[in-house]
Amino acid sequence: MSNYTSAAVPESSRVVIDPVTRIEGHLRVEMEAGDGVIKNAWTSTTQYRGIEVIACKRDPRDVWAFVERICGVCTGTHAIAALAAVEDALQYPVPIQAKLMRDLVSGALGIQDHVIHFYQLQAMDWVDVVSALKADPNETAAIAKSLSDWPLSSATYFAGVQKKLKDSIAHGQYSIFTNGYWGHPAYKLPPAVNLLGVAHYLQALVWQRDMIKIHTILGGKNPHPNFLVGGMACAINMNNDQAINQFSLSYLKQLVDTCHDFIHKVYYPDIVAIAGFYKDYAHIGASNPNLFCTGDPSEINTGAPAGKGMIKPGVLLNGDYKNVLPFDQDKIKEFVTSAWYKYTEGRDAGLAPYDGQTDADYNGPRPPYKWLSDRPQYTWVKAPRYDGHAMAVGPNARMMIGYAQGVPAIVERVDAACDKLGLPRDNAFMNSTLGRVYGRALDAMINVDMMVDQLQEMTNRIKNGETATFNPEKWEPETWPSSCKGVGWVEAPRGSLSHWVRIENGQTVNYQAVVPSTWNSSGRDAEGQMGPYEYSLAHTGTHPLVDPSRPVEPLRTIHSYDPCQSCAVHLFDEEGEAIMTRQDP
Ligand code: NFE
Ligand code: MG
Repeated sequence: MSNYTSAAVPESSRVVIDPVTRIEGHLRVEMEAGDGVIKNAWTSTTQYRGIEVIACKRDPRDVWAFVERICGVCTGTHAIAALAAVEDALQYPVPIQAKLMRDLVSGALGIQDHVIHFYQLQAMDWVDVVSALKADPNETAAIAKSLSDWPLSSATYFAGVQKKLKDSIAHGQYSIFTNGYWGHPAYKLPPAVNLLGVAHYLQALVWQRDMIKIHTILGGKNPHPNFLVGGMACAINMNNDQAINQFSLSYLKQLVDTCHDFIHKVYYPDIVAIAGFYKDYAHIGASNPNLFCTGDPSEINTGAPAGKGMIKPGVLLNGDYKNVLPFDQDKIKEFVTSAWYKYTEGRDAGLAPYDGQTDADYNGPRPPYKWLSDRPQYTWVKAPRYDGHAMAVGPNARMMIGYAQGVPAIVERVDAACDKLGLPRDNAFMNSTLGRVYGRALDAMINVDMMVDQLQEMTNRIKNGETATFNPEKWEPETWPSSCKGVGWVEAPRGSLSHWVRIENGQTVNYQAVVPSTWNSSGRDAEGQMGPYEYSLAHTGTHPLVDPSRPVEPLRTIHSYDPCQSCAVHLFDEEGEAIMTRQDP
């Protein structure tokens, strides 16, 4: 294990968060803390899934339905990546209307996911719920009205929310707000803004149901909508009861417009308002200075001329955020140095995803764990690296790259953020804890604007008589090559996602998913480089941790990535034995 730095951390300096809550999946954070800062960090994903193994020896036309179950949060993204991978392998052309439908499903998911992340999963790190009780509802109303013309902004409305909160707390019922670090000195919002945050937390819960309806129209259900290799299972016929008809098309428009309003009038203004009180987090929690994205879904995932095609694939390396380097998928390798897997070539080898192996090699302790990171293997997450670099992915990477490429909608909004935060006008602040939060809101704005265009394009094409959503040309395995491989790229909510498939004689023989949260939550690699979560907490030794018994500051940084550990690893039985191992083809 070259350069592996073992964690000889005295017990008195150890801080552990396990489980990290308000995320998807199981994540443990181990930190060495002292002098009010974090000095070192290890992140461990304590769960093995085995879905890459399950995807092998299947009919490639079925795989999307298996791998879609990798995650219920970024629901649909893994199915779309699987379709793109199989269609790439089979060189299977897809009708543009089906591509537009997939983009709309992706867009709706991305926006719903970002809103849920901000309000339900992350806001409590920034919003002190108990302080909202002290707010003057008139003041909250004035702030809300200064931000946008969103209708639910009257003093009466905010007084009602406050009363509901007061009543439930008076009965000792913190309910969904139990166990927050309320009153922690790291909370900076005035009571009136805290009340705004609580009210919008409750509104977002109701709003997000509408986004799900977009999936139910185009994909039959949510979570895990239905898809089809070669197109979509959703048919168009304006004059009868197919899924897309006069009624459902106008309902889709109504839903996309509702979506647009909430993002522009509630989510984005809230981020702008809250960020102003947490300017210091623009200097806290930077990841490794290497980021990449593969562009917007229309460009990469489907190759269709749909959408705006705004952000092109690109790479930022070594802290040079001005020059976007070309992206080359052949430079990706996955390492298992710190992970509970073995490779036939040895654990320090890196494997390209097409040749990836998913062989569990668990030799850690049984739960409950005391301290995992004093041994070389401490996580179920592999470590993907790009040309040897540990890379961060996510909405902030997209925005940083779009900014460097001069995409007007991004430049304008990032510059406005910099002005507001008193920072020089450039994209560097977006590699920070606050930058990830801000970047996600910008991403939602850009996505929702794209959805409006995509739905319009789909409608125009229907008017022109384009109703095909499936291409039968390559459906039959007799038309396939005996051996082929393909990759599918999707810009998922948490960053660049790729699925890699090898097909032989009509069956999948290898399947690998290299997932956004895998890039971000990876552990040390063979050269001892930390993954982005670890780096963000530990790197400069300046990340605050004022009270180790109430670690709200590192939670802010970890939550800013929107961790999804279900996606990141791909069952233990009660004895701790791995249930699935990869079967060689
Ligand atoms: Ni389960 Fe996912 C996203 C994918 S993982 S949430 O976004 O792909 O990072
Ligand atoms: Mg994987």
